[in-house]
Amino acid sequence: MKVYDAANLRNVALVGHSGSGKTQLVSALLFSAGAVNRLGKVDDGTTVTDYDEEEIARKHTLSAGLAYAEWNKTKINFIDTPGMANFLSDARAALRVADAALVVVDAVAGVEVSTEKVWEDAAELALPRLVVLNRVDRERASLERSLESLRGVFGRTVIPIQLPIGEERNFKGIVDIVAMKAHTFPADGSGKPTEGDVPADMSGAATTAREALIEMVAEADDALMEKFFDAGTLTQEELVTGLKRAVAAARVFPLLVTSATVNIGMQPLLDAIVTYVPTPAERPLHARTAESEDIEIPTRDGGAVSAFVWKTVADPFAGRITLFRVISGSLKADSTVHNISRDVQERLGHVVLLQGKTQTNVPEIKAGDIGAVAKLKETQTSDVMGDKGAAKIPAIKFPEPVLSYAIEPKSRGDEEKISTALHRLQEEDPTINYTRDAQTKELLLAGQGQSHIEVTVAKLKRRFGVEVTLKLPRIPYRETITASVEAHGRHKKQTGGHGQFGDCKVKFEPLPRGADFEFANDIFGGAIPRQYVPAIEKGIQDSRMRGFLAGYPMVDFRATVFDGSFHAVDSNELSFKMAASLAFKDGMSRARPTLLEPVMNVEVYAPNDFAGDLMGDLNSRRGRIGGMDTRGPSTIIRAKVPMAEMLTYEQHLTSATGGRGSYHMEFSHYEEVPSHLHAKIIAASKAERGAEAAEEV
Ligand SMILES: Nc1nc2c(ncn2[C@@H]2O[C@H](COP(=O)(O)OP(=O)(O)O)[C@@H](O)[C@H]2O)c(=O)[nH]1
Ligand SMILES: [Mg+2]
Repeated sequence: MKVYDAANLRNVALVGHSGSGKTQLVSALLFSAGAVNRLGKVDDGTTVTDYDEEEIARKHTLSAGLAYAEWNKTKINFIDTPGMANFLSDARAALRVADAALVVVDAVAGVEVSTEKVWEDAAELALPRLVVLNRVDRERASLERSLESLRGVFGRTVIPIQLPIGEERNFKGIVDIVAMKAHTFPADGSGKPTEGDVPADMSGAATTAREALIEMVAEADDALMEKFFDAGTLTQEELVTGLKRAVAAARVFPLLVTSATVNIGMQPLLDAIVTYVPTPAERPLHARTAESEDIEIPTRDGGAVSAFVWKTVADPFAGRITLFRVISGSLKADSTVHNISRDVQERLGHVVLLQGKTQTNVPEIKAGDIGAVAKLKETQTSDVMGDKGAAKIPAIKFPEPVLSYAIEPKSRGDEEKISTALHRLQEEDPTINYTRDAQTKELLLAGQGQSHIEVTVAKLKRRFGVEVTLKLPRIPYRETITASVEAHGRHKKQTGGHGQFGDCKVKFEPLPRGADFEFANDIFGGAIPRQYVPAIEKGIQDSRMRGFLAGYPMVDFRATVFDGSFHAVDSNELSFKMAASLAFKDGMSRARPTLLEPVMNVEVYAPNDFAGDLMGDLNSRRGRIGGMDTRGPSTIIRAKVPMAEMLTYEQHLTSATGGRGSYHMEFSHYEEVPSHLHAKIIAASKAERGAEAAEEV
């Protein structure tokens, strides 16, 4: 295996909505470039990048996969990424180390919810984008309608550099409108094109498209614009170099057409990647700091070693696999590098290239290239490995978990194994989290949504051999008060010798949403000696965490102790803690306590026909519609909906839209639960906690 310099490398991330054909496309590109000797199929579970058992079983990409091919003496690294809303974090990570995105779009559906999300992420990094209109062989596929949808959302700078020859079942090739050549492909999927002239019946359309392209390229560059005005057109040379510059500057987004299953359009796409995607040396990577500042990270051939870790795979057999992109210098096998993020030394054994799961040892990986290393001890995603003094690189921003489920081991005694396995999975997937509920002692697994949690549980079983039962999702309700009261708690006990005595008066007042809890001491004249005040605070803290109505933490209020009394002999800290919890009970019974629930920001995407029904459904889920936009063939609905009403939304949306709708949600804020729902929540909580309490006995 050769070692490649930056000038002979291209790094592309395939991103886009689930089902647009990214994984199939990587498969066809690898096959057509001769990197693999058979055309792997998603439907048979034989693709290079969906090699994980869970991905094969579900026929969906769940995490980023790396592959490479050599084309025109250039090594192209492909990062295949997931497109489902719950799993987009790996697409974000891939975009951080790519020099361009191939935004794959289904020629039937046009722009979908994830298309827009990945486009925004790419735009934030000023990343060049090639749009690949795939599945052109399908019934109802249309360049015209797809282009309308794309331009409606992303602007008119999305412009074809190819036209399809034939559409739907008759799709058989492409016209390259830069070179004005036709490439026709055999119908048997073998993929070898014949080059020829533009078919006579397409020459008008090709000329018009070429003129539009020339004008767009001229518009992106002042010097070219002048030439264009003088000559009325651009030379071939000016068109190619101008387009290349405009693509690199993310000012023009060329569109290509393919069919990944019929294996049409791969060679022209490979050519376009080599021609239009900047080399790592030509364009710095971009990243946003925590303060949202845009910084540039240039790739340098020589000099100090530095490599950015963009992904970690938790493999129970091979151990931890760390995927990195070299930023400068070169990472050598059998060497020691410093992890500057953690200030530890790491010993590198084999350094490998990844063709899906297949590892190939190489002596070194140079600046601009992407590779992997196994069994590092401490290194995690977003770390920088390199010589001391190598620049830190902003961490990849992963979304916070939004939904949590209680999980229970199937066999008792597996608790330890589950924690270990979840810890490993969390290294691979920073968008999950697990905690133990302070009150019920249940293990809570949080993630991006139902399918994400289910996949995590499946991984626990397949990879780590631990089985858990997924209980109902847990809504993290809170309690609060709505009235100010003064309360009194007195704890007195006489048992033979020393008695117990504590007595305090506490004022409870509501605070604004999000204020959590405040404690204040307003004792004058020594009614309670100062040393007992922390015990009072502790008593109220403990009580509020246990809640009052339904056992949920009580938030957004202030407790002020303002009076009380003590006994010179019998008073102690425990007595005041008891008195405080009595005061809490007394206060809460009169402070008109209520329940709070989390409300989510929800975005739903679906074909226009479904918009009315979906809005009605969101209304019936107590949702407040915030807005609705039409984007070509699809509608986007924004709403705020209580989390409790969204737990079954995934299934509903899939069945209501025949799988054509998708949604995204994240936590927004807490809000009061309408009073008619209180009784049900309180009863459910009592039942659950009652059962727990009985079990503990
Ligand atoms: N007809 C047709 N089907 C395709 C094409 N590309 C992919 N598919 C199918 O579409 C489905 C989703 O493809 P996949 O590559 O997994 O999409 P991804 O989610 O974007 O990775 C699979 O059943 C593929 O066989 C194509 O060009 N034409
Ligand atoms: Mg895929």
